[in-house]
Amino acid sequence: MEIVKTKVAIIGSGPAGLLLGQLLYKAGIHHVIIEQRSAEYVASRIRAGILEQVSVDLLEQAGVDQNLKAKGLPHSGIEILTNGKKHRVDLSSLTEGKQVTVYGQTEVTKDLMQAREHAELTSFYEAEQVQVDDFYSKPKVTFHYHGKDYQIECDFIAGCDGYHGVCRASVPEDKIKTFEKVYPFGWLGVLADVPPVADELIYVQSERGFALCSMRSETRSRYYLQVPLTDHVEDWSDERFWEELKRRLDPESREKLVTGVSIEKSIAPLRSFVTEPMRFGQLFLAGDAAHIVPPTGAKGLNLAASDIAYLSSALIEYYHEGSEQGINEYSEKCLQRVWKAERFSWWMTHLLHRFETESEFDHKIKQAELSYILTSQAGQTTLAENYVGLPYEIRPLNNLQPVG
Ligand code: RFL
Ligand code: PHB
Repeated sequence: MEIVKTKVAIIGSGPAGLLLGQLLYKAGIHHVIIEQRSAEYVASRIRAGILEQVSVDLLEQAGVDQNLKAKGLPHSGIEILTNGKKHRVDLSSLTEGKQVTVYGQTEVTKDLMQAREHAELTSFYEAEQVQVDDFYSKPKVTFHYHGKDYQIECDFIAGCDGYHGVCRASVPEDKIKTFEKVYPFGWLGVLADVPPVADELIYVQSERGFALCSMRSETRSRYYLQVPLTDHVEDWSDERFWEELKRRLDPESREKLVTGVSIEKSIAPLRSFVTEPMRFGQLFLAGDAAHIVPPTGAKGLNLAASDIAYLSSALIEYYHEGSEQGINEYSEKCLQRVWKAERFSWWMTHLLHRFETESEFDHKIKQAELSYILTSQAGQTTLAENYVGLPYEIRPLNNLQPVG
């Protein structure tokens, strides 16, 4: 058995784990990453696409914003299409100049992986039988890697291993409480090398169900359709997808839509999920390991980033200032922001999707609410300030010496 000693063992090399690794590296805190998949698999997963202003600021702080600054597309507004008519929500003018940036999660992941490789930091990809133990006393991580058994001895474990990970599953049942809502539909997503139908994202509420027109660049589009959970990707040829999308759009967008061959197509179920607390002894959960939001508010990746801002700050405070305050406050601080993003994502999902179970009365009330939001300055401001991201403080990383 190979024994490795480190300060922080990070489980999972998604955006949460990679960003924590990068921030700890900048702060001179030794850590390793343990990931069950291959680096190629991790780098090619297609997921979220919208970064809040605060997430962009955090990536800048982490020193991985070069490509983001060069290729990210800043957006100062979104369109909401309802009753066949588009309404623009001017995010920037409603939030004192804040924006969101279109930049794929795949790119964020690649940038972070490249920075990690450049700094020659330790990562164990394709680790098997990963197990976390003794996190209420002396934390250990064991796994099998390239034919050998490993044991990591560390001060802390960061559970950044997503919804299906081993960290949350290892917490004793009487120490954890989970809250969940599963939605009766999914999103069918298509990625295609065609120019986006519009300069800004279009969130579509229609009688035929929700749709979203998004993008990854000026030549690559990402589109989504609300579909029943019983549907399979094989049920949806490209042709059927484009036809259905056109039906949900307004005449002008329908006319402008450029269709093409899909380069990725998948169905994702929609779920709201929160774990309380997010700390168990020396084990911290972050990102999807702790919470899931339906993608309607574009919050999944951004919440992972804010957890990591709090966790990195807490660990820096612990190692550089000898204070446990940040560690002790981690769970509560995260959960305050998490529940607000959960509320916003749930609300956007309800407002814009068609629910089979909704009565005509429910439907009318929803239309009235949407109409109110889109015609009231106060209503639009509520939407805008949540969409661009609720603010949090980012700890400066200047002049930190490596921790021995
Ligand atoms: P990730 O990205 O799931 O990364 C977790 C990593 O942990 C690894 N892992 C393990 N490693 C070691 N040992 C184990 N036992 C392990 N078990 C798992 C996994 O292989 C993986 O590499 O979580 P993280 O870092 O918290 O990042 C969160 C974001 O990825 C997530 O919130 C968003 O992508 C959610 N999401 C979307 N969010 C949006 O805002 N907009 C979207 O359009 C959007 N689309 C999506 C999504 C999530 C999806 N999932 C989870 C299935 C589409 C999909 C399909
Ligand atoms: C995406 O581009 O994948 C995307 C954008 C906005 C969302 C969800 C997904 O709300």
